[in-house]
Formats: sequence, C-alpha cells, structure tokens
Amino acid sequence: MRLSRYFMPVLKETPAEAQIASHRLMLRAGMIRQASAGIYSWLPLGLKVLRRLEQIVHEEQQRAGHLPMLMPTIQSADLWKESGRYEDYGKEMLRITDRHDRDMLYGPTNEELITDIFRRDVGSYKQLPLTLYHIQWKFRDEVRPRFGVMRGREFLMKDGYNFDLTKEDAMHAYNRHMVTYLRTYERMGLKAIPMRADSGPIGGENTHEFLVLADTGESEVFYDSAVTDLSLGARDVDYDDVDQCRAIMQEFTTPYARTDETHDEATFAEVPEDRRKTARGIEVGQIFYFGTKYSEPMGATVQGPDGKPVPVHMGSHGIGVSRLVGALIEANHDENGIIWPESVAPYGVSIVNLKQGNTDTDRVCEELYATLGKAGIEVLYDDREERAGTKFATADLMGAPWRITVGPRGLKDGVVELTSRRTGDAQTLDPQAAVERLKDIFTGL
Ligand code: 5CA
Repeated sequence: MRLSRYFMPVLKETPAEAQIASHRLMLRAGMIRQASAGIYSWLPLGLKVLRRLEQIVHEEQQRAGHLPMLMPTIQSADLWKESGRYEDYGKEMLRITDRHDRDMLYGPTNEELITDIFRRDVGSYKQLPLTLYHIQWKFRDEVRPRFGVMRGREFLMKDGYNFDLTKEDAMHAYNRHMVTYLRTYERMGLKAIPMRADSGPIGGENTHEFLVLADTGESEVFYDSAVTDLSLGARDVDYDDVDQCRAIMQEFTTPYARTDETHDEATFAEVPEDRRKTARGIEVGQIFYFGTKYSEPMGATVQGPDGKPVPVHMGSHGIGVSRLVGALIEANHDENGIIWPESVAPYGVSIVNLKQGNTDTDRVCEELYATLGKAGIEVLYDDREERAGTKFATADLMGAPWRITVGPRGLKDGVVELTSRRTGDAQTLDPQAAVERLKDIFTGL
C-alpha cells in the first residue's frame, strides 16, 4: 500500500474522550471512528488488524477440528423464551420489533440459535462429537461502554459451541478449547492466563476466563506468579488425545489464578508470599461447560447407543476478537505509538523515502516495495511529499514492527537502514540484505 493512496486519517491531537492508550492510539492512527456510543466503524487500517486476528482464530479452531459457519446477528425472541433467558437478559439485550410485530433481538450470544440448529438436524449419538463456531458481531447494551473497542456495545466475537453425548466427552471439548485458546493468544504474542471465573448469564459451574495482565484492565485478578512462566510453545498437540488435553489444562490451571468473583483469601494464602500477585487484567476470552442447561428445555436430544433419547452436553467458548485489538495495543505501545507483534501487524514493514522525487531513492523504494510484496510481506510505503520527521512519526504511530529508511546519503554507499520499532536498533545494509533479513523474520509466522 502506498500511503499517498491510503485512507489513514491520522490525528495530531490526542482525542479528549479517550482515557486509555489503546483507545487514543486507535483513534490517532485512524483505525476506528466512533459511530455512536460503544459502536465503531473500522477504517482500513483497523480492519486489517481485525482480519489478521480472525485468521489466527480460524486456523487454530480448524486445527482442532472445529467447524466454521455463520449465524445471523438478528435472532427471533421465541428461542430465548424457550430457554428462559428472554426475561433474564434484561436491558443488556437490544430488543427489536419487526413490521409484523414479531419480537426480534440483536444477538448478545448464540446458545439458543445453535441449539435450535442442532436439534433440527442431528438425531443420533453417532454424529457426535460436534463443535461449530462462527465469528460474528454481537450487541450488548452495556450500561457503561468505554475504553473504545474494549467495552463496546457492538463487538466482534468468536463463539463456538460443542455438542457431546456425555459430560466426560464435553469436558474433553472444554480442555481442547482451552488448548486452542492458549495457542491462539500465544500466536498473537500475548500472554493470556486462564483464571477460574464466574459464569454469569451463560450459566454452568465450569468456566475459565483468559486474562491479559494490564493496569487498565477492568477485572481485578489474583494469581501465583508461577502461572506467568507457563507457555505452550511449539509442542505438538493431538486434539483427539483426551489425556494430553487434560494434562495441558491441569498444567495451566493448577497454580492459583482467579478473578475477584471467585477469589478465595484462604486458598490464596497457601501460595508462597513472594509469588502472590494482585493485578488488573483484560478478559479476552471465556470458556464454559454448562451440560444440559439449553439442550434440556429446548429438547436437543440424540438417540443414545441404547436407543433412548438423551439431552446433549454442551459448552460454549468465546474470544473477544475486537477487544483483542485494544488488548494488543495496551500490551504493545510506547509514547510514540503502536508496536505490533509481527504475527498481527497490519503492515509488517514501513518504507520511508527521505527524498521523494529523487531518482535514486524513488527507484530503490519501488524495488523494495515490489520485492517485499512478492515475498508476501505487506508494506506501507510512505511516498508522500512530507518532511522526514513527519514520515517517522507516522511510521511510529502506525506501528509496523520494521522500518526501512531510504535516503540519498545512504544510497551513495549502496545502503539503506533497517530499524526495529520495538528496540529502536538500526542496521545499515544493502537493500537485498534487508529483504533477506525480513524474509527470515516473517517466514512461518
Ligand atoms: N457465549 C459465551 C461464549 S461463546 C459468551 O458470550 N461468553 S462471554 O460473555 O464471556 O463473551 C466472550 C468474550 O467476548 C469475552 O471474554 C470478551 O472478551 C468479549 N466481550 C464480552 N463483552 C464485550 C464487550 N462489551 N465489548 C467487547 N468485547 C466483549
């Protein structure tokens, strides 16, 4: 992308309405614009990040055999009346009446709709296990939408639903989801800690929230610092291996880690004092096992091996995809702007041409732009007639992890400068070597 042809409306002033860094930076870098309270338009740069996150979510879900689909945003209230949640959900649900006076709603979550799909078309235990998921916009009429996309009213969620014959099978689905989530967040360069939580309006006893530690997080959390040393890394996981998934779940949930809703002082006191931590966290996902809470009232049964109908055991599993954009920026920024991890960066590389219109700098920039593009590395080429200072400031704000600076002085010696956004370290090298270096960095992400 050439910056001269892009739509990235950068704000010079810090927007007064934004209280936290991610909200400020998303507005300043022209990623989002508020449409109304808690509702945002995603401009090209913001959408690019959202799509990168969706891609990682899809890959990790499908690696575990979960099937993508797409349900609508607008649902019929009838299903919610069947499950009993129509009244329970209260004012957080946006209720709509259509021209025939039918009660509709903008879905805050999809347990009812997916259970309806299941009961219509699945009849036998032989069709289990089954996990379906989608990535779709949700609406929750939050009392206090704030912090930009962090607590929106309209937000993008990955929500997945497992259907199993027994509680044991459904617990495998729970553990399997935990592993897929750990891997998803790690690929995004985030440390998200599974913490025992409260199930709220979704229901069920078994639930974990995934929290990214950040001072601006809305949840208060208590944990054993040993949990922050854990990582899934590159280990091979067989998602059908019940024991392996359970072992990973146990490894990550044995150290004390709870949100304030489930925090227990007496148990916490057993953690060695130097490892006892209190902090704040951003909830970027939650997994639930709720058994037959929806299948029973809605009649989602299958014929079991003995020929008798049994209600299926279910769970649901959510990732806050749009919230993650904010969480990633909270975890990766400095006073000049965003510092994207390579795996989620909207553009991997910024090219800054220090002397636009100079035959040599223009030629080398064009060559770099073409070669990097061919290698599958997305580049934002700052080809505007602007001062170097302005170009550097834009590159820092937008946050590409790498910058190539091309100036007439360097080119006299045949070199350009490759700079890391995160460390500020700069190397001078010839353009071809810079391309090779970047190929190494971006291959296999
Ligand atoms: N049906 C279940 C799992 S699919 C469910 O709705 N779970 S949830 O309520 O925990 O939401 C899943 C994730 O969506 C949360 O962990 C959070 O990351 C994100 N989320 C929830 N509310 C908001 C909101 N108002 N703004 C942005 N993200 C949100």
